[in-house]
Amino acid sequence: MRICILGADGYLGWSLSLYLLSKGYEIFGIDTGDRRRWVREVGGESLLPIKSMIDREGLIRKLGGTFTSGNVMNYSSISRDIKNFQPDTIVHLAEMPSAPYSMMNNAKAVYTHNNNVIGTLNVLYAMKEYCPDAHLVKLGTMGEYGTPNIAITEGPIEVEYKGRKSMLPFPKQANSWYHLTKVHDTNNIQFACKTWDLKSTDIMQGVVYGTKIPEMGNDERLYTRFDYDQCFGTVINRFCTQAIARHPITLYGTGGQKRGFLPLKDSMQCLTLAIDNPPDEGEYRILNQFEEVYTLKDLAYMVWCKAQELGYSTEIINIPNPRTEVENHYYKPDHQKLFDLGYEPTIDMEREIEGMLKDLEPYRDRINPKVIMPDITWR
Ligand code: USQ
Repeated sequence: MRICILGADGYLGWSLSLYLLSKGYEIFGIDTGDRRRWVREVGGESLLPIKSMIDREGLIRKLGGTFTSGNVMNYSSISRDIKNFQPDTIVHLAEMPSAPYSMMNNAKAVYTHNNNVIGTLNVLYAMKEYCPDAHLVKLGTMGEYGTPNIAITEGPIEVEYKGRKSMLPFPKQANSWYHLTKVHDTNNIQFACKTWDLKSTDIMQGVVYGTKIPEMGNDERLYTRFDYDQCFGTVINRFCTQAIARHPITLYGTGGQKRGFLPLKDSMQCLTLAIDNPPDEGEYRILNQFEEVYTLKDLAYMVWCKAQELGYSTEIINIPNPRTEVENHYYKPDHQKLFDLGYEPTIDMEREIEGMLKDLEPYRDRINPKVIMPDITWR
């Protein structure tokens, strides 16, 4: 199967390229390298050392794939690549992924909307023109739903009003300019499927954590990036880095917030299940992609306990929440469809965290403590 990965240099994209190559898929990876630039802009750097774009190009070539530079914002170049490669599946990960980055100021909000929404529109047009039978696997986010006081479905919800019933998209209540770009993408993709008979899976993914996947082994050349700064580090990755740095674990607010989480290797498994099981022509399908729901305070405690066991002394601190988000709430999202496709979850969160702490410890000297505390606020 021929897979075009947009955003092949990122945390997920690089991992997915290696994962799929190891399973015999034909890979054509495209990236601008912008993620490297965004992280540096906020003072960060991948904690795990990663190879340059040029080195990665050579590595992927040796493994039988292609890794090249390209930008979804440039329609003529992205459509030419898609036309020439003729993918069976396009995995679109080429978006700016950080909520705090998008909330920094007007320029960042506009940049995020431009990059994400227009980039996806270009991909949709390129598909319509040059590979209308391909399957678009698009990375959305569980954050599109927000935290409503009702169970979150996977797909449309039955609504009754004045005696009339209708199936309507589940209401979206995203909580940052970044999360809102995913909502806008969702609307655009759904419209493209309806209008042009494209097929797409919109992955509502929870918060991913983890250092690496088995396909990378202990080969540093194959490592994927690992961010821990206030913008690009996801919460468990940050907590583990903080423990390694003997820095207090930064719980925003009460820590009662609930989110769906999944390890990096499970994300690879789930994306591959979506790729292997495309929807029908004209179908827009939603998969809620996470393994389990946790409260942040439980996770902070789990990381703290593991850190104690391994002899790192740290503490958990509650800091004023820089975001506007509900901290104690009902949260019951459905996530059955991936299990129906054969998803076998990792389950053992504690072991995963222990593995992460051990993977990160040798790189402790690379941590820049200045980028850990948040100073970007929602208000
Ligand atoms: N949080 C802390 N302490 C920290 C960092 C974060 O308590 O040091 C809290 C946040 O307030 C939030 C939760 O942890 O309640 C998750 O924060 P996050 O930064 O890990 O996740 P989020 O901003 O939601 O974004 C991440 C990815 C994004 C993806 C999303 C999935 O960066 O690309 O879309 O997770 S989800 O959260 O399900 O929407």
